[in-house]
Amino acid sequence: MTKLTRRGFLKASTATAAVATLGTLSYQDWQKQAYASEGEADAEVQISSSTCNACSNKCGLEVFTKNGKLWKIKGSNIHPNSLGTLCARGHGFATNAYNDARLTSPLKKNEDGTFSEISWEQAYQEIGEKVKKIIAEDGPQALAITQDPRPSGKFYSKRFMNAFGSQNVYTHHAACNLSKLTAYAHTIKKEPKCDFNNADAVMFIGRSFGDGIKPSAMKNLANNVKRGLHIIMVDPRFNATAHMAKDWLAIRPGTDLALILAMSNVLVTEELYDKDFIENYTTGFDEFAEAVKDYTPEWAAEITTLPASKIKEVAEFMAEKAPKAFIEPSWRAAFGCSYYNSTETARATILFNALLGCYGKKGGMYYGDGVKFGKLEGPKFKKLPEPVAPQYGSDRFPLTPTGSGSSVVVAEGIEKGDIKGLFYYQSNPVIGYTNAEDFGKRLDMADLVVVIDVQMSETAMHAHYVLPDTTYIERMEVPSSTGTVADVRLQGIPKVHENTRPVDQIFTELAEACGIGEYFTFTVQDVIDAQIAPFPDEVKEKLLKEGIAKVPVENPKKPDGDPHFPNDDNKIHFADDVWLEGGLGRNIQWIEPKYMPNPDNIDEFRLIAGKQSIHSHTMTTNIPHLIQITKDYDLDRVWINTKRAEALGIKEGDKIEISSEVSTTPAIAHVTERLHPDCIWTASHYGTKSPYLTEGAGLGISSMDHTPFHMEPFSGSNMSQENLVHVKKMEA
Ligand SMILES: Nc1nc2c(c(=O)[nH]1)N[C@H]1C(S)=C(S)[C@@H](COP(=O)(O)OP(=O)(O)OC[C@H]3O[C@@H](n4cnc5c(=O)[nH]c(N)nc54)[C@H](O)[C@@H]3O)O[C@H]1N2
Ligand SMILES: Nc1nc2c(c(=O)[nH]1)N[C@H]1C(S)=C(S)[C@@H](COP(=O)(O)OP(=O)(O)OC[C@H]3O[C@@H](n4cnc5c(=O)[nH]c(N)nc54)[C@H](O)[C@@H]3O)O[C@H]1N2
Ligand code: SF4
Ligand SMILES: [Mo]
Repeated sequence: MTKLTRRGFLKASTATAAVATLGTLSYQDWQKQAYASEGEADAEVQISSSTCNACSNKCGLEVFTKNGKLWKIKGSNIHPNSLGTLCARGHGFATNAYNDARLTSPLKKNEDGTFSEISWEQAYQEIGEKVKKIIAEDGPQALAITQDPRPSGKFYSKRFMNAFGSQNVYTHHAACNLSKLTAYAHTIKKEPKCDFNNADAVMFIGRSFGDGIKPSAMKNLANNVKRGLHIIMVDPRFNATAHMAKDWLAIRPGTDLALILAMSNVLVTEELYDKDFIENYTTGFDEFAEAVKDYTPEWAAEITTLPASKIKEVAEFMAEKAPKAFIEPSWRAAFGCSYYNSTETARATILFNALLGCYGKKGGMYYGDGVKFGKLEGPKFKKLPEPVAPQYGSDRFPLTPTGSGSSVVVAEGIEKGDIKGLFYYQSNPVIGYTNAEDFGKRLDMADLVVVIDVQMSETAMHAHYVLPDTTYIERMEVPSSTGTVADVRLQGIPKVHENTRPVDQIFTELAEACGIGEYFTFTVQDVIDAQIAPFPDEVKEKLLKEGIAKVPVENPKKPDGDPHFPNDDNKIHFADDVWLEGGLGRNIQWIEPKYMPNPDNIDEFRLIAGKQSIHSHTMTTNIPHLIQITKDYDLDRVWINTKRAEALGIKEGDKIEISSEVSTTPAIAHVTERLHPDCIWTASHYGTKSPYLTEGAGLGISSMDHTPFHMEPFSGSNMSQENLVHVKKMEA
């Protein structure tokens, strides 16, 4: 039995280190270096299809192989998210199949904290026994699974947990956009699409297409800017999309709610709102008008540090361009999950867009039907049992959509003794969802932690068992869809490591070992067949052969004047008692962030974060070529505003110390005018804490390093930017 110690693993990765010292490689060089060994240059090229697994966009792609080895990948021309182009991390992440840090065998944690390789049979048998014991003692509600939705991962994880009778299925959303999802759920149910191609003005609040990339969206935005689309960028940082904007509103972080309330105040007091829309498609407007009457631009100026005249100007400009104007629904930073006021901020954006009357209008926002898959019925798909209890945490966060749940409240459940057994699929909560030490400590209290991953993530370090998945390019998956396009991940290359197993096989075998095998008597192909059954034959054929196909959709809605809200009464609710259940007001109101740095204390800041175009969350931390770009361009430096840096005696490239109530971390400073003085900024992708992921070791800080373990009381989001840090220069 091989004992996997930290040193052993470090030794194994010297080959990767050699690649890293070569400096930045062109894409052509990567291909040669990673896969096309000598004599293969003229080998026959095979092409298959997949969807990228490096972020939730799941861009369609073609996989080119020679002699069963990956040669290159190319964006699908028909997939709406790629439209022919993939981003750098998509290319980089495809190489993960060959990464030296791949898990190649099931692992079991030893008493001394090291891991030993064990057989799949032993892993299944021991996990099965522990699961059965937990169920016998505490019921299936003491089990939980968290996954970052991927086609097979989402399907198998959910069915696995539901087959026990447990509804404890969670996503990454508590660290992404749970506050926003909660706000939509109780105003209009779901997020609409944006009609960028016909819009005249778009306000982005904490969203940067150039950093948090979706290739087709970025190209489309650039074309629309050429056409004359006016962008207003609200971001404490001059981000990688800001150069396309006419206005950069460098807001004090955590105060976007004040800006939106004040813009609403301008539209209401100056009667610039869409009266027909308000009359026909909303309820509670009078209460809303009353609620925002004191939130003047002057009031907001104090809080946001933006000039009152500018707030008034942009509000009037948006109203002038309405209904071809909207606040883009955004994603993580400003109101996805970051602050105590994030749910209320998201709610305010939805209501502001209602004032513009943009829903259902050309150049505004609209709803459209997507692909409808067939049901899983018949003898192969046994009906799942009734759940024994509600989702854990749903009583505490009654407004939170249970399709996401709060994966952070689960960690609290371990500490309380409510949750005993945890499974994680393609999910790295220990460094990504809240404070690493705090989350890890809680995981260590559980009876059973099983992590299914492709590398030794920070979460895997806290597992009792680690199960090695294949990478996406080595497996076939159940279907998924984007808009009216369906896709099926096809297997592009044979398994690189014989003892890894694809997600469907792992869950099917785990289910058998845990006594719920009767619910998994089907193959991935059976799921695909059942789900694509309603499609016309030529679409089915194309999907199975090419992996991606357009599916005829009965009523793909277009902006036709009616908003077609997905809720029951086709109206937006400006005021609603439903919010009282979750601890918010019936009416919208200003809510302070939990922490607010005092700008008079020159060393006090808020730590905020954002994506960098070449990395995905924590998962690209060990991709040598992407990490090399970080090193070459010092992308792991922490941004600090020039004036504040000067006051602290900090210069570009200086070593700094960042400390907070939860930790102290060293970093290197990037001194810049392009950041609000009250905050420091880091890219979200560094500060790895797994000794097995050596490529990114020692680079930067994690965006969660200084955020305490806490939750927004209204949605269970992780409040990832509620923190207070102190910065000082370190002696060289
Ligand atoms: N390259 C890359 N792209 C990705 C991903 C990735 O990991 N890497 N992940 C995908 C996922 S899952 C997501 S959720 C999206 C996230 O996409 P975005 O929501 O665009 O995410 P961020 O880059 O985290 O934040 C956007 C901007 O918000 C700013 N910001 C921070 N705090 C505040 C604030 O208080 N107010 C305002 N107004 N702005 C603030 C940051 O400076 C940053 O420039 O990206 C997706 N695309
Ligand atoms: N530090 C930090 N925290 C963050 C973010 C960040 O950028 N940095 N972003 C926030 C946001 S917006 C989101 S959406 C969440 C995302 O949070 P997660 O969904 O947890 O994303 P990652 O942190 O990238 O972790 C994904 C894990 O999946 C593994 N993995 C990759 N491919 C496969 C595969 O094929 N099979 C299996 N089984 N595992 C695989 C990776 O090795 C990694 O350990 O994190 C949030 N928290
Ligand atoms: S945006 Fe980039 S990382 Fe995300 S799925 Fe597309 S190619 Fe992959
Ligand atoms: Mo996200």
